Amino acid sequence: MRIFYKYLFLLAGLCSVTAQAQMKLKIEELKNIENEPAAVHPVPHPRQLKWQETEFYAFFHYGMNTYTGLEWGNGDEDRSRFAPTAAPNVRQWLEVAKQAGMRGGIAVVKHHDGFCLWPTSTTDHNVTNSGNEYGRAVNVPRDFAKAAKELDMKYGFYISPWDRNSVHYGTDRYVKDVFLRQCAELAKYGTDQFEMWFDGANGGNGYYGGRNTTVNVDRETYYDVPNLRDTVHKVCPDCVLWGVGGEARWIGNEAGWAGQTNWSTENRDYAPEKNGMYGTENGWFWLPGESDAKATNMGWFYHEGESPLSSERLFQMYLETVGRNATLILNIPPNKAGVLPEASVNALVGMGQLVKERLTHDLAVSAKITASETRRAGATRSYDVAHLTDGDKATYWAPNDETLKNTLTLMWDEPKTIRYVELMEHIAKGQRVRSFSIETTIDGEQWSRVAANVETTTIGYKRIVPLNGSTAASYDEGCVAKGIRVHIHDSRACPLLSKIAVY
Ligand code: FUL
Repeated sequence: MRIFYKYLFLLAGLCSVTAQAQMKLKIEELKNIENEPAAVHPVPHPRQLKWQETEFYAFFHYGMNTYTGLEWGNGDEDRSRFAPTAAPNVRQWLEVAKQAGMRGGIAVVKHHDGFCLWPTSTTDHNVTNSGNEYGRAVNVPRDFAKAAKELDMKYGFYISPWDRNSVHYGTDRYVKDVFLRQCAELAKYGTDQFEMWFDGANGGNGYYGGRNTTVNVDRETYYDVPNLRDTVHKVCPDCVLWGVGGEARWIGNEAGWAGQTNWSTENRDYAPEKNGMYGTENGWFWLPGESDAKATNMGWFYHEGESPLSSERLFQMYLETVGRNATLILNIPPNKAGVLPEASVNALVGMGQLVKERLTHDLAVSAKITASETRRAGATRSYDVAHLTDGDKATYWAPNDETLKNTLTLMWDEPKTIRYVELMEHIAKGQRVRSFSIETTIDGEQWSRVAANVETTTIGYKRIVPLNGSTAASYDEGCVAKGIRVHIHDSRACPLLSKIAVY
């Protein structure tokens, strides 16, 4: 009996040790042992975060319109008109994009005319019935996905919800048996797609299988978006559904610029043409901006006589989109042979070189950086200024919770010639900064404001500020400085910066 009690006591002792350890863990959790700042909602879904990191990618409008010369085909185009003059080289499209510094591309595989660039079971209006051998061999989603994987590029597809060819357009049958099935077919070409582009142009007149009529739909409800999103995400978990899908927003000007003030948050009733460029501070869900723009001077599709914009102009677009908390999807139309014309290639590669020359040599890494305040480190992680230049998006500098005004100072031993400052917020915990300004010093004593004409309001995922205040012709002799400082004047909660770079 005595032995029994001895064991019981021992057991009770053991239990209480485990219970105590569990309790301690709970208390430490409650105490936030990593001293992590709380998120400011709304925050991005992890797939929206990955999408944002793609930053700059290509748009390829190729299809029936390439051969008819139209921008919006009516849907009654004879299939034989799709007749490439050579085997389309989808890989070349992505190779050029990569050379231009892009991280991915989106290929149009069905435009409003309904002609599908893959052998689909949902309609006869597809490549298998096209005009020649080259056409019949086309399978853009298959070849695009394959090339992207080989080139380590992200990829996705534009599939127009509006279909001016389909006899079923406007009925539930179109959504169920045509559109959703086409999306599902595309999803099978690769489960790692990063974006599906669902255009906003919707309903109107068209051929509609010979009905030659006008069909209007309510795009908010017609496409069964919740079901569409679920279906695509089950197969492609990282695929952001753009536009109709409601996971990223249209910047709304198609001219390659975003607002200097640009929030990644929105309310459901936002009007893209009005505040697509700016977003809405305190909007109740995360809806980051994507800017679609043309790299050429005519349409989205290839047209005889078109020419590309200059590399300098394209660089300016980059500064005004990627540098303003948006992504840039830049359109380059493949020609009738299914390749990107030489002039476009040169303009794009030239642009890529400008981005590389002007925005890669980071002088912040050789500066001594100090902060007006740094958050107390947690058990295993710090919020030190070193995180501003460690190249790791998961780490960040932060002050204490209540400190909304902060200054970061970068000093060099010798004066440097500088032109741009790049800042990044750790947006996984919400977009915060409302107002900041930049100053430089030549002697380390006197500081003066630079780029005072720039609206230094939001930062977001990425903000690039030209120190001479101009995104056009911004690469002049630069500004000589021994030091630079960034004042954060206001923020929705303590600012969390993952990067500061000076070029
Ligand atoms: C628009 C479409 O109507 C154009 O044809 C083009 O595809 C562009 C990117 O989106 O809304």
